[in-house]
Amino acid sequence: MDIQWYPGHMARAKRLVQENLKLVDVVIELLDARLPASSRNPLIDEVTRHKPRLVVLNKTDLADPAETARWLLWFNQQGMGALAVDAAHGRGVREVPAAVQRLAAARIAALAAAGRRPRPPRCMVLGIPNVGKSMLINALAGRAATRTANRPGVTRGQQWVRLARGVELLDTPGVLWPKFGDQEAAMKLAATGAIREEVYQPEEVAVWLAGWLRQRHPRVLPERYAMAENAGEPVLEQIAVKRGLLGPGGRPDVSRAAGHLLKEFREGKLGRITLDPPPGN
Ligand SMILES: Nc1nc2c(ncn2[C@@H]2O[C@H](COP(=O)(O)OP(=O)(O)OP(=O)(O)O)[C@@H](O)[C@H]2O)c(=O)[nH]1
Ligand SMILES: [Mg+2]
Repeated sequence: MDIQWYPGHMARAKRLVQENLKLVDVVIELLDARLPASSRNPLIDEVTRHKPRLVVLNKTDLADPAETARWLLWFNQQGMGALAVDAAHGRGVREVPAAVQRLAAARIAALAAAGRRPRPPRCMVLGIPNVGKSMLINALAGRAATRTANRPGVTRGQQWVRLARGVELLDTPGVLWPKFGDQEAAMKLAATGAIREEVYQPEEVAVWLAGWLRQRHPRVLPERYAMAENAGEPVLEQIAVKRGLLGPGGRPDVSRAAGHLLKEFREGKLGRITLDPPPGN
């Protein structure tokens, strides 16, 4: 669905990430808490290979807290450290440096055992577009953080940010592509705004979202738009009528209704809703 990612772009993105990975001890895999499965890069395991990984679920202010808790447990069961944050409001962000330090400890100790000079644990943020990478880096860096100067030979022109517990964070995130080959994942990504508007049909995505909500959370649409749970009329037409989005001749404007539904969903006006159910549910 996301035509920004041509095979050439994907190869280049992967190469860039792998270059930067050489510089760090721990990878922070940033995911959208509403889409912990669909917002993962399909090659993430291959790309990060032997590096310890900290999964950070972002935008938890928009996700179902009970499902976020179950997702955290699941990632832990897969042997990954996992934290939930809301980078927009700075919630949970303080736990990140300590978690990175814990995950890096074995590598740092191995370096010391090999007689190498001790150095701070280093990490980088990796994630698909729009998942909140810049916001997390800014929230982590905060005011107290110092952006360290370039250190030739070590940083190759990259900027590092010093965090709590001596942890260093690469100032530039790694960007990888989402799971756009899978149609349901693509719909979910589009519904949350992870895919650029030009690339999909808002009406198609809104119809998909309305259908999904009717199935999984049957009371959400009727409550928000004061409409019948099983009315025969298509959802977008009902929303158009309820919100007074009318076109020529007073006909429901389903195109504007689609935009309205997607906007309200993304802003959390329909409630805190997780689109990817935790495994085993
Ligand atoms: N509600 C909410 N919105 C968030 C959160 N984190 C980021 N956002 C919003 O998500 C959008 C994308 O955030 P960015 O930090 O720019 O994401 P990014 O991953 O750097 O995006 P690219 O640079 O395009 O790859 C912005 O509109 C942010 O305001 C969060 O925790 N909660
Ligand atoms: Mg960014």
